[in-house]
Amino acid sequence: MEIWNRHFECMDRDGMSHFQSTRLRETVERVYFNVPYYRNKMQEAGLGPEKINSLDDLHKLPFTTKQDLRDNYPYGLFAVPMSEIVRIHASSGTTGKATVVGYTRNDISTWSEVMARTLSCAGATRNDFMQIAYGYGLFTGGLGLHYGGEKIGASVIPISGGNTMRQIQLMRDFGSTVLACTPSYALFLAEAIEESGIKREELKLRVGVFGAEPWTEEMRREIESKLKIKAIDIYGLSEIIGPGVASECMEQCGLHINEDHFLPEIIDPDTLEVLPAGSLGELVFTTITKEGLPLIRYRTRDLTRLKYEKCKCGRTLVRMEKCLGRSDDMLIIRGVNLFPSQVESVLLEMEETKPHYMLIVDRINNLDTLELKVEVEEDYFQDRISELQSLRDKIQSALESATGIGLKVTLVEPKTIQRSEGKSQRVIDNRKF
Ligand code: DLL
Repeated sequence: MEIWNRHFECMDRDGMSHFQSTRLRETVERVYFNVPYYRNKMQEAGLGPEKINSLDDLHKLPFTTKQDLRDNYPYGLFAVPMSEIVRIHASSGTTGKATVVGYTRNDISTWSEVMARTLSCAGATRNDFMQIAYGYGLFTGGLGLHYGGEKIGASVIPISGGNTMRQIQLMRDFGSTVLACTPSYALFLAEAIEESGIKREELKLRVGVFGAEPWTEEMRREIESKLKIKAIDIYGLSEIIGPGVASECMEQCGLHINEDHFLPEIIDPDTLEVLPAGSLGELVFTTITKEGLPLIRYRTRDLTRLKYEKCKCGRTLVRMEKCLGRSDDMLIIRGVNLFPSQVESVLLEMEETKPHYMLIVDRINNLDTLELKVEVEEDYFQDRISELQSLRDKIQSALESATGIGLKVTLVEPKTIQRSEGKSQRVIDNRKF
């Protein structure tokens, strides 16, 4: 398997730390002199750029949050004049103003480089046909994958999201070997292929690069067996660059972080203390090569662990565990924490249910209620009420014992829960806080 940039992807720890320290100093200087927001924050903390000399000083720097980006909407945190910006993306978010990000020409080239690494990690080469079914537009998925695909020399098919029948026809006619989309859309496509009458042998699909939303190991197995491909997890966020921050290799045991560009830390989200390697906590990134929008200690809200052991693939880049939730996705139901991914794991273990579900949270008479609506596999959808009742009881007790939370289960017919072409929405929280 080709490693795109052996120099950086297989560097020894001392070499990497040295490189990161240099880049960190340059970044701190850049933001101090070019972004009033950072200068003020550093001055408040009694810090000048001369106080940041190595990675050991990183913890002295203030954190940056999504709210800081919103407060400085749209361009307040940019570190270059707008004439240097060649691309603008934005993530809509469900509440409040969009988060706006800008790239210089060098940033676009960094992005293409890290995406070329990502695709090479998944075994893609110039001989591949890459069907990009992530949305093109302000979302970073489509164009991020696009530039990486072109950089490795693959034949890029920029079909964008949606129009499922056309996706399948072109997948067959153009001979797509690599599919890029969200895992929920991959599953939707898998089901649509089964129904389309097109046989799997007519397709050349080999591997998928899936991300932009959390997905469990069970979901991976489901996609791999339905599409008969290898499903690779890719991670990123617009604020840091888009996709290309981290990606799995063919070993599928953690995502290699491109740490020569994005310096990771894990913190305790409550105390904000930096946690030792291996601890579960919130992932924080400092960009150390970005020009347009460098970010210092950006709090992602994503929960994971870091592992520094060398991977079997030969890469030494630190790996993050598959990220199964965000601190702000965590539901607290009658005081008990629940991640939607816990529910997904249980549902996928049962052969009677499909991984299409919705969690509905409410508060009735001051008590939190949780309802799960889940689709039942065609073969198990019975007319006999008693059979359905016993299936419902089975799901309910499996979930209650896995999560410790009492809930109501409602079984629904196949294809009644709305499918997503991009990021899926699994939770409706009607509580008023
Ligand atoms: O989702 C960038 C992206 C596009 C990544 C295509 C991968 C593929 P945003 O829209 O800014 O950017 O959303 C970023 O999505 O903080 C995570 O919470 C979540 N996320 C992204 N990738 C994964 C993943 C893109 N592989 C937010 N697993 C992040 C779990 C992910 N969550």
